[in-house]
Amino acid sequence: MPGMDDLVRTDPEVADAIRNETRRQGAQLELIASENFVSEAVLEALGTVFTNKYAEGYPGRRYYGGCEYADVVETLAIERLKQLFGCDHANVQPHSGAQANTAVYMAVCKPGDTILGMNLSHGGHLTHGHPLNFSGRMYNVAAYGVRKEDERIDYDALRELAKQHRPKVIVVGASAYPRTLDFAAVRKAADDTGAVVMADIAHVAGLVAAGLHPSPIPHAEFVTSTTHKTLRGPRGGIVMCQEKWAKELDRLVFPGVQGGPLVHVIAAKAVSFKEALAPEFKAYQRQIVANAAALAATLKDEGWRLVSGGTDNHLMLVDVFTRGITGKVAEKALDRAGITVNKNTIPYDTNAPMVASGIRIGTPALTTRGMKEKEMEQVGRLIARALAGVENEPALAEVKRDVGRLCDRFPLYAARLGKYDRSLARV
Ligand code: DSN
Repeated sequence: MPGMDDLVRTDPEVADAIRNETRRQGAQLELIASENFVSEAVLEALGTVFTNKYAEGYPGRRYYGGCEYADVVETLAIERLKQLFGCDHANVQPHSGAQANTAVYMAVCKPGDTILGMNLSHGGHLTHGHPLNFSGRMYNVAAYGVRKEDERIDYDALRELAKQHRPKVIVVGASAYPRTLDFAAVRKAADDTGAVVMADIAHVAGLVAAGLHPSPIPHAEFVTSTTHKTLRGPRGGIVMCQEKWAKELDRLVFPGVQGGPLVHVIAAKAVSFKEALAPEFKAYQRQIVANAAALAATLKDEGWRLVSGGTDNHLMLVDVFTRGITGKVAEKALDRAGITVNKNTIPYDTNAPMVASGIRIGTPALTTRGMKEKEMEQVGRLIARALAGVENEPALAEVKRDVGRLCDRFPLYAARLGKYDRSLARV
């Protein structure tokens, strides 16, 4: 484990913030659906001298000398990723999911071409064509969404929109959709209209790798993801594609969209892919899904409406506005009770995005801490208690005490925190 001594000496303010953040992560119930806690091995790989290295190009074809060890880690990351998802070709250089999606759009589209993606307020993502994002500014966007009746994706409407707009790319994937995605239905719509499919599996990548969610690989020319959500790797992006697109994709990631890759992050990606190939990872993903089901059942039992009635995956959306609370107020009250979630619009929301009618809750991070169904029931009751008194500060403080007791039973980064504390104590 890297020490903090040098950092404490050089920059006590930053050291203190890192120590406090480490403590915060351990002392709160982290339920943001897109967050997770990486292993010590991943953290160790991230904080290495690979951050010093320029390695523009690809393994064996670099623009600078001295890349032999950068080649080792990038090749390991690529080969492990290919094994994990069974894809033809993998690029592990995107700095983020947004960069990964940018490279795919640029490989397939010219500015002004049409893309068809899921409406952000129905659970999509900014980079799937939101007007404020580059995707909505550079391309002509058509958007599909969920049906009002059951809040599930309307694949018939998607097919009709594809026929009407003839998009170059159909994007399937979401950041707030609690149900299984039907990649085969999207493939059919693309085949009928001559489009390319990009599946953005950032949220469900871990479930896909573990075989708990259908894989998009047989149905999509391109599959993009982040590495830091259910996949439990470092913050970053990846793209997988069919062989016929491999050269074009690599050209678009570098030099098309990015310069030098972040080799220290690629090293950490390689470590996390090795972890994801181990049998324990499947058990972890199964537990994420079981935990989400248990938490959803408790919240429903407490009288809260869940969008689409429940969850198939790692997340759920709670429609708090049906009980007179906005997502913004709910997020803030839960925060005061030591429970971290994010406000989220729900389909056909009548509130503005910064207010929102819902909160999004996910189980990947707490599952990493070792919590199981029994603890999820406790978490559900704690959430319900906090939401029952969003302005009742003594009640929120009491929930926070119980949150602290639960967190203490599942220590996080304890050795790391101890080391930081000892380092800071010497200043
Ligand atoms: N911001 C991410 C999420 O929370 O889902 C998506 O990029």
